[in-house]
Amino acid sequence: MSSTAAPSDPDVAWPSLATVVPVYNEEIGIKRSCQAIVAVAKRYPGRAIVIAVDDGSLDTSAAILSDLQQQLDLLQLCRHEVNAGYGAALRTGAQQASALGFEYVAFMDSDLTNPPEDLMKIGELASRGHSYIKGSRFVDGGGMGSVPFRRQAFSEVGNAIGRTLFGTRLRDVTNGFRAMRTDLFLSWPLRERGFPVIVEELDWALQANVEPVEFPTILTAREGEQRPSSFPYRPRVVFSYLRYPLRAQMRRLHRAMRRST
Ligand SMILES: Nc1nc2c(ncn2[C@@H]2O[C@H](COP(=O)(O)OP(=O)(O)OP(=O)(O)O)[C@@H](O)[C@H]2O)c(=O)[nH]1
Ligand SMILES: [Mg+2]
Repeated sequence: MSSTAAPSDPDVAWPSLATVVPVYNEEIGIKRSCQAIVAVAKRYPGRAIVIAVDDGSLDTSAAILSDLQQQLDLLQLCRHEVNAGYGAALRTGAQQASALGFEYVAFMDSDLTNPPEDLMKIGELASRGHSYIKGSRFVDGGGMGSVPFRRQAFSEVGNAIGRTLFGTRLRDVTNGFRAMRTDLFLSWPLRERGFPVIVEELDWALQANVEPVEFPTILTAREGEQRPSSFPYRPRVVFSYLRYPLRAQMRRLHRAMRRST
């Protein structure tokens, strides 16, 4: 699809979209990031809002967000007093989106490593009725801009394993930039509090035969002055990610065995 998606019929509004932005210790870049995301939300041809969820940040992120909310009318805030994790923050944001009547919820990082303009690609796919919309680094037009080679290789290998075990045509199973119908997301009993919620959620979607659709997106790296990445490259985290595609594979094997007996 084109990178400058536009509404096919200017009189028909796209589905309403709340963009949830999880924030943890992002005082360096959060202002610029929220301004850029809100600027796209303002141009979105439908009802749009940005919900920043400060997850018990220990720096001045919460204060910066409060100031910013005075200036940006499309910015809403949620706050966890104590850090509860990326997955928990997404659920808080989605509940707020649902309470405000938003049909779709998009999840986007707060460090400007996802291009805000791509929210338009999401809106266009939502307007065509897709209910689960995933950003993809591994389709034409997608990629990893300035991401260090080691991390690129890690993502490529992880995705090759993930998509094989899940048995999906989806190219990018671990990308955190994504959107879905709000009611669908809230219907899944997600337990993961951290980043593995991305694959836990995909597992529920695939089990429910929700066909994901991908849009090309370019992931970039954090800028030097921002805090370092909080993604923990530890065996326990890798296993938390692998658990869901492994379960999906087991289910497929069981089904195949039942059919053959
Ligand atoms: N709510 C919440 N958000 C978090 C937490 N840790 C990280 N985040 C947010 O999740 C997003 C992704 O975290 P990053 O630290 O950028 O991890 P990453 O994207 O894997 O790594 P980079 O490539 O360095 O950007 C950012 O918006 C963070 O602010 C957390 O404990 N709670
Ligand atoms: Mg990031």
